[in-house]
Amino acid sequence: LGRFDWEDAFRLDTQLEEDERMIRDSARAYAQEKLQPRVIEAFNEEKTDPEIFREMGEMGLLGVTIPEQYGGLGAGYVSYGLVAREIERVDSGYRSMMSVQSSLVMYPIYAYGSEEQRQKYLPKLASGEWIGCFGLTEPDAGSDPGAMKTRAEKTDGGYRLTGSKMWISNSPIADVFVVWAKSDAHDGKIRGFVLEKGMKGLSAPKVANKLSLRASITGEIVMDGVEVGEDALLPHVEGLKGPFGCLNRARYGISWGVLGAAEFCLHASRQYGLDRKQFGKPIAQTQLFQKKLADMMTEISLGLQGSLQVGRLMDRAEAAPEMISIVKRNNCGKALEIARHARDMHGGNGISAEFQVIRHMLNLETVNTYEGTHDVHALILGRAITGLQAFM
Ligand code: TGC
Ligand code: FAD
Repeated sequence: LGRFDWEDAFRLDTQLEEDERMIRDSARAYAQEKLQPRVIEAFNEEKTDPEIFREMGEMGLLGVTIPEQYGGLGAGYVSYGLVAREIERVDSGYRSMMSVQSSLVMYPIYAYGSEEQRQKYLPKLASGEWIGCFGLTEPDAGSDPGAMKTRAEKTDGGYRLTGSKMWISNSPIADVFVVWAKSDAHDGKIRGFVLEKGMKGLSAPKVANKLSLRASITGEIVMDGVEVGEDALLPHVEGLKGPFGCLNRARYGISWGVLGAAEFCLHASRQYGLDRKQFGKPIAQTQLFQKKLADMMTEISLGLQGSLQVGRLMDRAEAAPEMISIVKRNNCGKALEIARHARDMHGGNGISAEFQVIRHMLNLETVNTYEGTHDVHALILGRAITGLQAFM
């Protein structure tokens, strides 16, 4: 009979390739040595350190799946997922910084950009010298991005962009802005544009007073007649499938990431339960406490297997978006529930920043909402099951 390890119930470790384990271990070492010591202050003070992009770049954690000739690591989607899990074990905000740069900025430039755009942007984004952001959501178009108002009008040498984007990760400190707009010159179809900091009419004010994801800066993108050349257009994609192609990758990464946060909560709750005595015995020796730990471990273990399978299919270009909706939705929902239980299991200490579980809980509220809310993914799946679309 096999040995059981509660920290790796289904032996994920043995299902990984050697290079995947190496990437995971180096991401874990970086996250624990460099990110963990500064996260409590960063969250409390609502401070984002741009130096983190440079550090991640040096470690090869930006653009894990982008080919090496453009500065990426040229690794697969399972490796990317493992990196997200290690970073989010520390904080969902740090994983957000990494996944926006990798999946939402580098990926569209790589997949939809010209060779000149790839050469110009990808190496500097991979090294973290440049910070990127992705503007899809607008004040009146969140779950329904097809309702966006941002417009690109044709000019002599290019385009003029007007509109505003809301809730954009990294935007106040970004050098590179991938934005989506309806283009007059393309029958009103959605097209992607790459804008740069300092362009006339472009600004990115910070969204203040977030009580979630406080270590990751969020802002608006305001485009007040920003004039760009023809070379700012991403030439190789048209329509909503452009931004969705990026979201598929980011959502998949999130499905791994949130389980890192959930694992932190499981480990912290277990240790707390072993150390804390009430009624003359460790609280970990009570039935209710053990049931909660068992539920946490079960959901994490099942979730990891689902993400691993989707990652393997992505590496073979066989994954369907609905598969990604299953793991994004379920893993986010379960991680949030696990964090809420962890908060409760820590008693009064559970609300203290020092014990960290409430920070994960607050962060996961955002992660459950962005990249398609829990309910929007239910509707994507409901449409696949019934053939009927229930959005409108
Ligand atoms: P629908 O009619 O379903 O599709 C329109 C076109 O898009 C194609 N498509 C996809 N292509 C690739 N991958 C996918 N997942 C795709 N989903 C749809 C589709 O084939 C179609 O193509 P075509 O050629 O026929 O035109 O579109 P809809 O308008 O009915 O959309 C419905 C819905 C709800 C599924 C969609 O709008 C949705 O997913 N809403 C959620 C919005 C969202 O996720 N926003 C995320 C913003 S970015 C963000 O949150 C970053 S946070 C990052 C961080 O900090 O980590
Ligand atoms: P809404 O769409 O208004 O949804 C509100 C509620 O209504 C939700 O519960 C939703 O599930 C429900 N709902 C909506 N439509 C339906 C329906 N048809 N049927 C049933 N229920 C429905 N966006 C970017 O483009 N780039 C970023 O970098 C980015 N970063 C973000 C960072 C943070 C911290 C946050 C909070 C958000 C970020 N977002 C980003 C935006 C995010 O993707 C949106 O918030 C999300 O898609 C939901 O849109 P909304 O906030 O407008 O909510």
